[in-house]
Amino acid sequence: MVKTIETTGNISLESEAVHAFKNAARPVALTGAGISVESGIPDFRSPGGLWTVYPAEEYATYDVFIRDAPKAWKLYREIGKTVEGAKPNPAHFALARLEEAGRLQGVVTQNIDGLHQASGSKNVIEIHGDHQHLQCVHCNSTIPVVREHFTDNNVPECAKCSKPLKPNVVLFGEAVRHMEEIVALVTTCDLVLVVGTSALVAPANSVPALVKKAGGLIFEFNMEKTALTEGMDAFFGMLDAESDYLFLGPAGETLSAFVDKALED
Ligand code: BV8
Ligand code: ZN
Repeated sequence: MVKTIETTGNISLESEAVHAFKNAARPVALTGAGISVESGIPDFRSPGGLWTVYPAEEYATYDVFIRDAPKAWKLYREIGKTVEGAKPNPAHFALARLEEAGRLQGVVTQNIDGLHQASGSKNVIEIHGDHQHLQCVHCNSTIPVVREHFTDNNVPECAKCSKPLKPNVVLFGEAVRHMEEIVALVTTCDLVLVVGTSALVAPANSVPALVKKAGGLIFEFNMEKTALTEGMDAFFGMLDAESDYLFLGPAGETLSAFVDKALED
């Protein structure tokens, strides 16, 4: 049964959670778009988010990129523009402080905005790739993005084979990245901080279940309950998980306050 900690501060519950964190040997973080909302990057599924304007199945699939690159690039330009110039917020810095203090093994992020690295996190695994490069799926070359890629209206072409380029992100229907490394990290961790994700996208949403299966704890930081909070089965019942604690509120506040206490002697 999840224990919910409101930002109003359930002191006893919070200190119970901090105590459990202090006893964890190998915490890991899993983050989603919600951790970057306070950096000005809208998330995907909250009302008015990107997917309401550009439905994922219509714009963010590998198939649409191959069939109709100009259409797919309408979404990519929007994401490129929202990511450009964004700065890390206190939630990113909180995870970097934990890692710096040796109290976090690494961050598995679904985000493509590079803000964990910008805040000082070193071990960041981008399961959905990044928006800082363009990649050619035909000859496998990648180039760094420049602002024109998202301000011009044409589809950038590969200099080597002149095929259309795509952002170096994982689209729906494309295999995710670094899964072996991620499984190795999460199956040896004993506590996962799940920050700002609706836990709807597979296989990233199987990470908390892998931690739970290995006997670990799930600490969720979100504005609301998610599929994970009350218990979800990722992969149709094979892997289920339920949060042990839910810290309700903006991660910039809740996660920073939690980390302050977790790093106190
Ligand atoms: C794969 C690219 C196979 C664009 C993204 C049917 C059932 C189950 C699964 C599937 C299915 N049909 C297809 C699938 C698989 C599919 C999938 O999971 N679909 C779902 C939608 C049903 N997955 C895939 O296709 C993956 N690939 O399976 O490949 C394969 C294997 C081998 C060979 C070939 C193929 C690929 C998935 C990656 C897709 N790409 N983005 C881009 O980013 O540029 S996914 C997209 O969603 C983003 O990457 C995003 O990170 C990700 C997850 O979303 P969230 O990060 O959770 O964001 P969201 O808005 O949903 O939630 C934000 C949360 O934050 C909310 O809870 C909100 O309350 C909270 N929040 C907001 N503000 C704050 C906050 N919390 C705290 N503080 C705040 N201030
Ligand atoms: Zn090429």
